[in-house]
Amino acid sequence: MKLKPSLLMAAILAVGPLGAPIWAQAATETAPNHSYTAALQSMNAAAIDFSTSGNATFDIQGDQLTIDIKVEGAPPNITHWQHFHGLQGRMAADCATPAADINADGYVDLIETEPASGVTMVPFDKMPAAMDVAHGKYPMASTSGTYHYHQVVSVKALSAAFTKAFDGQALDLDKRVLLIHGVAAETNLPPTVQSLGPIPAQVTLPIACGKIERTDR
Ligand SMILES: [Cu+2]
Repeated sequence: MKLKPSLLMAAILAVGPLGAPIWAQAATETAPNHSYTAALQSMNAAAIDFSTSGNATFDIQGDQLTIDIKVEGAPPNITHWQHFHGLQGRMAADCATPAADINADGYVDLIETEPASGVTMVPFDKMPAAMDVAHGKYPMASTSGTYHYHQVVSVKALSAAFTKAFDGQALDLDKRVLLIHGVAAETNLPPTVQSLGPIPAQVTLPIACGKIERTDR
């Protein structure tokens, strides 16, 4: 039997409105809209004589992750490495307390943050999805120690890079902490202050930390 063209057209039109919600539902499932904040508390303030504070928001709308990090009181005129750090295996990371200074040199260095905060995961530089922690272009603080980092990232691109680098793990922003690093290169630090490989401890010394928390529920 041959279908009349007008009937065929009607059938296509009937499928259209039904098809749309299915597509929309799939998109919602892969990229739910969520928002997160982190209140930054100073680290090593007494030792370095800078009390860094600030706040951050992470807003996911569809495939867009919009990141805003506002910092004040940081060592001025230098770039500040900043990342989210996290633990493996879906455990929630937390900010290290002064008790994390296990070698009692007066500084909670990057290595000493690891039991609480985990490892360096995603850089908040010019290209977070490139996940090039050591060569990223990080923000520079003004002469008064402030900066505002703003970046929009594709959730798909970042998730794909993250999953590849961290053994199938999801971004799980609400299980991460935001760490801000860095004092001036000429800052005198005791040799007991540890860092990552050949990277000077002045670059990686934590100066602020904030636990990332979901706010849309
Ligand atoms: Cu970091």
